[in-house]
Amino acid sequence: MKATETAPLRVIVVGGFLGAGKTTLLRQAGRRLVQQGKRVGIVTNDQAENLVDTETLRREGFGVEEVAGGCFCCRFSDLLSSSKRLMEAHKPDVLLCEPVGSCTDLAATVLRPMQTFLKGRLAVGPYSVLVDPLRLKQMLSKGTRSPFSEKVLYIYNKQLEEADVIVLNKADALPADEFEALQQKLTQVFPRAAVMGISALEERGLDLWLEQACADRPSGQRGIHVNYDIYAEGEAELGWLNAAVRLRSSEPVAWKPVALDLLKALKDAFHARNAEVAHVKLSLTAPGHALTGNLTSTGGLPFLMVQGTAEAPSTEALLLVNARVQIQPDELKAAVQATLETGLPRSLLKEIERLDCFSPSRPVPEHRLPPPEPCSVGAENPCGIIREIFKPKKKISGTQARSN
Ligand SMILES: Nc1nc2c(ncn2[C@@H]2O[C@H](COP(=O)(O)OP(=O)(O)OP(=O)(O)O)[C@@H](O)[C@H]2O)c(=O)[nH]1
Ligand SMILES: [Mg+2]
Repeated sequence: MKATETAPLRVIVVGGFLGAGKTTLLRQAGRRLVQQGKRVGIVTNDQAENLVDTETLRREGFGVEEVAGGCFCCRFSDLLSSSKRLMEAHKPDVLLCEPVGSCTDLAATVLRPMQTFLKGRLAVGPYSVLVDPLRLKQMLSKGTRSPFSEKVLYIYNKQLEEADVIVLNKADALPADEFEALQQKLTQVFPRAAVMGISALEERGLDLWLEQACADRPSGQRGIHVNYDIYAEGEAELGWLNAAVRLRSSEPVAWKPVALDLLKALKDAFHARNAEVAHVKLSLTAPGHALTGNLTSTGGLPFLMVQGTAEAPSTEALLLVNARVQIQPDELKAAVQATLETGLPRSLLKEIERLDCFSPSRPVPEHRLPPPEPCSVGAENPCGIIREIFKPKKKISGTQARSN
């Protein structure tokens, strides 16, 4: 551990809904920190193995550990052991952590336990929650126009409620006046958070964000009420799939168009099933190829990023698919398996090495520490501020509605 008694290890946790840009921000911020002469370690997290995020970040040369098989809150001990391994192997000055994008209540279950159990050894910066402005607009569209259920909206809202810093990302994706209006809306509705706008992709606002994220200010101290029944049911509405597929060809293949076509075919498959994509990610690794593909909504445009420069054709590749979609897991599995056949060239030999598909199970945090001061928002109402911002038509309740 770089942390000595005088210099605790700086930890930055970046939350926010699926596809908001967490990995992109950590990648760009990590690079910037390295340019400043700092060593960076990153912990990724997912409900299953074979993470696209881990691949994407390792290709940048960062030391990356992943906590797989459950979120940070349910696998808090794994988060600590992964962090320890990184500290021993890479001696980072800064540890960046990306929780699962469908998680909330992280202040109570991750940030406060970190600060309590590793007091003096870690300096946990203010908790940033990233927001995709296009998703926010979609979430704000009331009634049938919002593709996600009110229980998913509940999670989305809780993520924002507990943020120390709300980071409206993708400033490049909207006209400036629309972006500013959304930023103002967030400032009005969440007055206790610092609200800022950035473009992680275009590296706009990164220095200012890093300043906020490294500030010596309290982190995750806000009390929010989270109803775990609604939370669990909201998460369970998402189908979750992680697959690792070996691709082989008798002739050398230029993999970039293959990855892009597959992403487009997956988009069409979910569109045909009227299933909203929260995030579909691909990683394709072959000699001379390192590709990451993303689709952050069924109506959005597929995005392909090439890491490194060499693009020589080759005969073998490893494809990872991570799909989080509002659809039942069996349908998700069938859709992805069929699309692997139809969306990839017929000449390729496809060997599924591993495929996990499920709905996330109920979160059962290892620790849940109360805030130093009583809850201020949503104390009377398990839906919190959701009534103000999202105005659901009827009361949301879990099947065994109970306020925690
Ligand atoms: N236009 C634009 N796109 C961005 C920006 N930041 C991220 N993206 C894109 O948003 C998509 C999702 O980004 P990720 O960083 O993978 O999102 P994430 O929050 O880590 O997603 P999960 O790991 O699924 O929770 C990718 O296609 C990114 O290129 C941005 O500032 N502008
Ligand atoms: Mg990510």
